[in-house]
Amino acid sequence: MSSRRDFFSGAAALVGAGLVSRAGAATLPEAPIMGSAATQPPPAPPNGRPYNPVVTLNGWSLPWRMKDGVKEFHLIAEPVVREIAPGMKANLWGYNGQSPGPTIEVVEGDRVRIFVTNRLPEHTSIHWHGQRLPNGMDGITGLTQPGIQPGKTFVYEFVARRPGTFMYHPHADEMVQMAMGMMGFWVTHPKNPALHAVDRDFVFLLNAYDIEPGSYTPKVNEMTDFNLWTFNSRAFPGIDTMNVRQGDRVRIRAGNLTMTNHPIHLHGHEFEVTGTDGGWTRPESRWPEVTTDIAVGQMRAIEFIADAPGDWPFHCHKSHHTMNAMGHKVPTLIGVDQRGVAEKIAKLVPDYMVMGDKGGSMGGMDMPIPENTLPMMGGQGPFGDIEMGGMFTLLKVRKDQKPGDYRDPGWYRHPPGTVAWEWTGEPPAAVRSNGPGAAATPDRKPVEVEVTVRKPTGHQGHH
Ligand SMILES: [Cu+2]
Repeated sequence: MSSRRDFFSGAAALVGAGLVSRAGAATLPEAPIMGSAATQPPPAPPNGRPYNPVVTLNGWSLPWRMKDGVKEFHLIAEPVVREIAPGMKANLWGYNGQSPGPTIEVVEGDRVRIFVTNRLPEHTSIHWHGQRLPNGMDGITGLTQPGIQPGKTFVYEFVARRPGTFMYHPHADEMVQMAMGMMGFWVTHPKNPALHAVDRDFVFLLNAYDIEPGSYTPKVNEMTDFNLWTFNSRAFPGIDTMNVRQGDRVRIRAGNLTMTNHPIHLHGHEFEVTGTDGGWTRPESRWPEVTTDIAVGQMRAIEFIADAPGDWPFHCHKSHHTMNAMGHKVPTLIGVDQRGVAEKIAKLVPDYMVMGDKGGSMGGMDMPIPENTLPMMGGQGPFGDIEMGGMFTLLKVRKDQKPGDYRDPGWYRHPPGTVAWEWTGEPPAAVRSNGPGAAATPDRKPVEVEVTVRKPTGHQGHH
């Protein structure tokens, strides 16, 4: 995947061509923009209190200006084009060139001043989700402030009082603006960098879009039937992998700005929920999990020791949320012989292909899809198709991944004898059921039944 290989060239873009000053007035801090969708390695804080920076999956952190002891950031709300995954782009609304906007990282006790310039066609505001702040800084259009009109800049200022995991998003025409991708991550680091320190700290938002195949703009009125379930507005195989060193203490923080809950599941390890919306959980309150549900509007931090080498899935466990845009309204056709119908349709529609009479797996066939959409599952693994998309990525644990190195190490090389293999002995004998229904299908007499079992091995009909 080029987005993964471009990891460091993307980092260069931040200080090179991708970093463009948009600040016209000398009094405004610069508003850097990001053009690349690749994960940017964490920058060390150039001034202010020290902290251990986070890594935003397929994203970046916003640089600031220090002015008289105040950290000044500049967010520009604007239309952006986001590549959801290679092969599909979307017209979204975001901040500073991307949706989601850049992650804001500050330290407990920092005084923060955020300039927000509106380049959208309608008014907006920003709510600082989870923060303790003066009521008038809460960003609720009509309640705590007038809307920021197009072309105008507003200033938010408060002290980041509580360390933890936060988000930002509008509370202005929010059904439209959130559906268009206006959101971002916020981390307030503890004053003492040794507190809650980990080796790798990944952050991203769970978000969802409804973009019809062949179109580019989300349908903003959708409430439940989304077809793109994403981490930071990227769908697998467009989501970068989380690459760590064996033995690292890893934290993953996620905030949910979709309209449903997501049971997020990690393979190969168990973790503890160490952070919630209210801050850090007490060590004596934690218990081990392999799945944690993140409800709407919630944030969770999980932590674990990455001690098991390999390529381990990390995904939402709602199976439709690990599928991409195509064919969500297709009827189930498993076991239905469509050959006759297909022949007739093929005379009218030359490209017509039978859908899924042996299940959803396409068996490696490349079928033509409409312009600007993603196949339901498009990832390629070392053993063939990875039949998942959407809210799915991999935790790649490697012995030789250097500290601070976030590059994709490639596919895991399994030690000999540690991969599931095909057993090639005698086939199993057919066994008749002794269950309660067995008497209805006596051994000798053929029985008239309406169900025909079709198996791909050629054993058609009954044994
Ligand atoms: Cu989900």
